[in-house]
Amino acid sequence: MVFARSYFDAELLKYVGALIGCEEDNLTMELYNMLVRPDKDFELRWHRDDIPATATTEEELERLQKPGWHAQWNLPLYDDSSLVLVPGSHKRARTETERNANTYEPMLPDQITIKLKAGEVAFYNNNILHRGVYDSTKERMTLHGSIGTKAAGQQRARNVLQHGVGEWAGRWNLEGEDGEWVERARKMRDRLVALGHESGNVGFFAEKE
Ligand SMILES: O=C(O)CCC(=O)C(=O)O
Repeated sequence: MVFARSYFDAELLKYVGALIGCEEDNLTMELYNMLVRPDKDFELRWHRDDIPATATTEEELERLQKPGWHAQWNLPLYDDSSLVLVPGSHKRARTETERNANTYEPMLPDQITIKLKAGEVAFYNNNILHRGVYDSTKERMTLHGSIGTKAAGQQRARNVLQHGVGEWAGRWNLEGEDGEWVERARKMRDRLVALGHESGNVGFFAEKE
């Protein structure tokens, strides 16, 4: 329950609400997990979480000109510098250089590595151009979450529900839980379940390597 409490934390939700312009009454539960150190060094390719690399410039812009409707965050329990991104790229289509770059290109113009000390938090739009670069010798335990808004409607459905959370979230039994976070959690969960009902089978967002 420490994990759940940290997700529905009032202070955290205050920042999420401010970032996405959403009252607490519209915040929607999305995803929460722990990113850990791999056994071997490992890299993710450059990507946006919900726009495929095959998208045309027009398709990218069509999505990116709409509000992000979510905030995603990394909150490491150990110092963490695994996340690499191109600032501002969540508001524009890829440049020719980005589009033509090898998907594992180690250096894109203007990229930065997000260096977080344990306990710091970085919020970002998950359609920013980003990748993970993982050093197997460095301990990693990073809380990785996202919270959305009811206003997103089906725009966020696939991004969130493809992970199957819609199926079990409705069965999460909060009876017997104590604390001011519980009512908030119940309402945010119910909004996610409602999104699942409205959206039906959302399919998966997956790209071939
Ligand atoms: O490991 C990270 O911080 C980045 C993970 C990532 O790229 C993703 O969740 O899409």
